[in-house]
Amino acid sequence: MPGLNDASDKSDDVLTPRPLRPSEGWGVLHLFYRLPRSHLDRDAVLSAAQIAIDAHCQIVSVALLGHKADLGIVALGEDWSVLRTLQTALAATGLDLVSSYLSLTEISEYAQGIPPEMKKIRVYPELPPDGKRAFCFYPMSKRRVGTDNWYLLEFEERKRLMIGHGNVGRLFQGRIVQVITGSTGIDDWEWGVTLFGVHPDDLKDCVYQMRFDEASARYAEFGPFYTGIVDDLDIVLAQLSRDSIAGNSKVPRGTT
Ligand code: 76R
Repeated sequence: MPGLNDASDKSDDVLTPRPLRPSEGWGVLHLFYRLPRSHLDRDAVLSAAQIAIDAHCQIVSVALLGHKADLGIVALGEDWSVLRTLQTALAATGLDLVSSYLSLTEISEYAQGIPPEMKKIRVYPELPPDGKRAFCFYPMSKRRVGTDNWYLLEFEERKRLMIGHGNVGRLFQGRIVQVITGSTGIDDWEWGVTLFGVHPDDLKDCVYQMRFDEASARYAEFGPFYTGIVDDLDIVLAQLSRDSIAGNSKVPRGTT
């Protein structure tokens, strides 16, 4: 075992980060970037993503709308070290990380009775879902204020509320894919909510209807929303790049 100051003795092997995996499911890292003031090296971004994909990560890329950020990258993978390497590689491209969220895929304790194939989708989702390019992400927690304390409710009552919640959610089958990831003890809120909709208004209708359901109306608190358009990374990067609009309002698909 080399001493702390024996850096010169360290072989490349010793400097390779060791894997760190959840006992079940995947790590989910949402990264929100602002474009660099200078030119964006799109090839460097593509290679950073490719390294993670080669290490069995899934990458969802999003052209965000609004002032909070430009590019959204959602990386899902078993090994937190690979997610960290992706973050490092993206930092090296000059992209400016302005917000992030770390969570884990999970099966809710109220969904233990769902069929095995549905459980598998919850823990190992295949993203992005086909045909659902309207994207939003927001973190949320269950309220712990005065008499509205989710964590002081009996399990049976929480389960009743979550069954009600699931019933509202199922009204959006075909319009919305929800990816609920747990982050208690890992990030600032208790869950990350990532929604994929067919149309932008599917996102709005789903979240609006949920607001009336007691589980949300009484017990949910929400963080900031990040909203945008899902596409292949090369297309997203082309859409975000200033040089792609000069004299060319229509960005050809597949341009890097
Ligand atoms: O896994 C399942 O499909 C079983 C039913 C179900 C559970 C257990 C379900 C269904 N959800 C569950 C758990 Mn959900 N969900 C949210 C939000 O904006 C808001 O008000 C809340 C954000 C949306 C929009 C949404 C959509 N859900 C959870 C949990 C974990 C709670 C816990 O473990 O304590 C959270 C935080 C949460 C939040 N939910 C659905 C949806 C939709 C669209 C469905 C139906 C999915 C389908 O049947 O395909």
